[in-house]
Amino acid sequence: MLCGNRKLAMTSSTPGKTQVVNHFLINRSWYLVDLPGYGYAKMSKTGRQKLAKIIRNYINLSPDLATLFVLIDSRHDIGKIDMDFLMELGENRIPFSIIFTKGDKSGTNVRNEQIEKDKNQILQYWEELPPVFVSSSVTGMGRDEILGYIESVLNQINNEQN
Ligand SMILES: Nc1nc2c(ncn2[C@@H]2O[C@H](COP(=O)(O)OP(=O)(O)OP(=O)(O)O)[C@@H](O)[C@H]2O)c(=O)[nH]1
Ligand SMILES: [Mg+2]
Repeated sequence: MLCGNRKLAMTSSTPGKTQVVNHFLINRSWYLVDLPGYGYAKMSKTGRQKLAKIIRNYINLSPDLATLFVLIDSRHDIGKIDMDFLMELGENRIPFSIIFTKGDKSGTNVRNEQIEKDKNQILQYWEELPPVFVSSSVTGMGRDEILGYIESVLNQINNEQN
């Protein structure tokens, strides 16, 4: 959705499709990287551990990581597995923001109420909220905001380096 290219990141109807780290070079300048998900309960324990290791290795061994987007379904509460992951990012000082996905799947009021609930859950453990976005791959909701945010993060990094 971000790149306007359906063929870029592979998707599937059930989670667990993405099993490797996929790098997409954008504008010959920066990488958009698609990681596997961490939260799929129906996968075997060894399967989940394998994905967790891929995610952990990538995040902790990528000094050039500009920022990480944590994708959470906008229809759901924040689960323990999500909260544990956010805590781990905090402990490792990984800059992150949250994208509430599939924003097209519920009406505005229901969606906003659920997202408020999710934010409050996060605020039980964190003093401040990270940047938060709402997206839809169907309607393009959130696209401009997310691309604008990426631009600002990259500009900041470039300014620090010059
Ligand atoms: N309606 C709607 N469907 C979506 C949206 N985003 C993803 N989906 C659908 O949700 C399913 C899973 O999407 P993926 O992108 O494969 O999910 P993922 O989190 O990358 O899953 P893994 O990589 O397998 O862990 C697919 O059928 C997508 O079409 C959205 O914003 N709106
Ligand atoms: Mg995927």
